[in-house]
Amino acid sequence: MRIDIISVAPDLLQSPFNHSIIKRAQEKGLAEIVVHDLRKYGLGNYKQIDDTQFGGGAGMVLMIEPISNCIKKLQEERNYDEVIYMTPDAKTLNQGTANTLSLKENILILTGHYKGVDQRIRDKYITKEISIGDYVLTGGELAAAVLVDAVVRLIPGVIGDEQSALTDSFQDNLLSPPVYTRPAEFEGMKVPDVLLSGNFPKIDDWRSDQAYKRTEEIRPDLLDNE
Ligand code: 6GU
Repeated sequence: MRIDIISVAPDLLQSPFNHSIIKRAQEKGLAEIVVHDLRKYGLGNYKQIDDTQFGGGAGMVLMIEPISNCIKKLQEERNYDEVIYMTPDAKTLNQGTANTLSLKENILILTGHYKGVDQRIRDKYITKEISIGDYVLTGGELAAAVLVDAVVRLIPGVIGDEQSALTDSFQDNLLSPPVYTRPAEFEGMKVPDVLLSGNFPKIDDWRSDQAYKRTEEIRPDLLDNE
């Protein structure tokens, strides 16, 4: 999968993609992540990329020309399955969206800043808008890093133990059950007996039961959405 990201703060995106699983995905050739500095497409000597909004109001808006020029150039080089705009005023990311995106060939991600981008960019180029939750970040870069991490780890071959991505929290709309490792007892706190029983059908049942109970207690909304 090829992922292009357009950003006004490309530095913010260096470190998240240069660690562990996401780094290995790139080294294995399973994911190619390229960050483009919007400033390079800025207008005039000052490389202007933002301006005040029509109608008045606080905050700068990313201008249409630099983004349009950047997207057009990238679209000349390849066809994108999705052109995604990261913005808090969108549907929130969930595992289903990550699963769907992990099957795409090429995706382009635009990250906003300030008051956002000129609406005409959204109308003309954007095929999908994604928020990562109901709170406001200073820019879309960290949100894009979250999206890319959630998607890339799902690409077949990225996670060695195939089973592990499938049994994550949310993969079946349930939170994960509790997990334990050695020692079996620590300062009087014991690991549940069933996990030491060697009875695997019973262990599976216990885990399903715990996943359901946790979800019911912490995220009952997930059970409503079935
Ligand atoms: Cl995608 N961008 C910004 N700036 N803030 C957010 C967000 C995105 N998702 C949640 N908060």
